Amino acid sequence: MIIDSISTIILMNLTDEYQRVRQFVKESFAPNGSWSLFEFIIRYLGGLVSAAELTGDPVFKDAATKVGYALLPIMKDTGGFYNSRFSFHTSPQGDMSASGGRGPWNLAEVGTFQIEFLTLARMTGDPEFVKTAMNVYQHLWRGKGNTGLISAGVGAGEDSYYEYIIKSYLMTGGVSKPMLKKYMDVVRDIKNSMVFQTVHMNLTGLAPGGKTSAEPMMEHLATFAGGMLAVGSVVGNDKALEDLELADKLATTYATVYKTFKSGVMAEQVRYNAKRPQNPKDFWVTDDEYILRPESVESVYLMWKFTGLQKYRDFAWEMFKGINKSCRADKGFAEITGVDSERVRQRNSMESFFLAETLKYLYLTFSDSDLISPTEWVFNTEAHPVRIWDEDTIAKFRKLITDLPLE
Ligand code: DMJ
Repeated sequence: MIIDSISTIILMNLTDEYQRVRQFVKESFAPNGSWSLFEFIIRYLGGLVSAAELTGDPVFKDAATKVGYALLPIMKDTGGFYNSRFSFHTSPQGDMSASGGRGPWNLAEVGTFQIEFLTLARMTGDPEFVKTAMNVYQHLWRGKGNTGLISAGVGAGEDSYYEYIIKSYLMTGGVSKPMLKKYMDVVRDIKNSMVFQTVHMNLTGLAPGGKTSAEPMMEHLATFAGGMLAVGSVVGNDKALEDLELADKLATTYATVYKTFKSGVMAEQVRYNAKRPQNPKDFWVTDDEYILRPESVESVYLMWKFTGLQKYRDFAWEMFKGINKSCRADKGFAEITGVDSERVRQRNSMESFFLAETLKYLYLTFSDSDLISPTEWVFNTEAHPVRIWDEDTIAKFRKLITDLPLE
């Protein structure tokens, strides 16, 4: 919770909390035990590199590089295709090491350390971080031709692999044509197989088999897609306008679902009516919880950022009111069940991504627009902002990020 909150604390200018966090990292940061490597990377490493980027403070830079160098051997040994669980060790002297190996992996895991490692490469000048990050693309893309989508959907176990392709392109300065090409292939495949419309309200969504399914299901996790399309609507993408229009429709769906459910928030899973006019409902709950996830407000924030249209601020405000009404607890916010009922039930649990992501994206939606400009920053999947590479770094690692297989 402490490490995952740092970048939010910095952006919100919470000076007392910042001093306490800094002291904690300087004096007490000593992780030990068994972890999900994916979560460790996006929350711990992501939180630390971002704090280093935002402040330039050596306390954070040292911690980030120590953690990065502790993880590097596992990532090199496995080629980035690591097993989910691993062990991290901090000695009494403060030395850090990690152990883990090959084993079952999923797409989101192996495709979601590139932003963090590319940042470490810029901070340390060490090409091993770039090589290791790109090795996953080398293997996943070789022999795939122009196939973009390599999973049924873009939800659990899949999501951030897709998110990181376009973000890796942007944070390395927009010079890697293969990365942009692969992202555009992904979006083309998504449009061809996943987009659906509801029968009454004409809401647009993305789901596995969405094009043909009568009742497609969209996970809350998959609602990052609107934001990804906004971020990807860049120069060089000749479908940028079309992508932005799809992103607009998706963000509108997310906000509509939030508003329609009695709690004011979206369920973990929602099923939609794409082909049955006799059913009066356009959507209904199939997994009755909201665990304070950020993806929908993230998409709305990014649409605000990329278009400047007031309607996205209005969406965000309504979504915030729903979260505040149903999830606010005495000393924090709570996950809930009963999303479409008059009385929600709160659980005694709050994930750190609520502070790292949900509140940060909401805060940034209503902040001055020069805070975290997309021409300078990219968010990792846990909403920790990191800097786009400078010219020297681009020149130094150019070959490693452009020499990627597309056939
Ligand atoms: C976060 O840890 C990250 O956004 C991740 O990419 C997906 N899961 C949670 C939020 O839902």
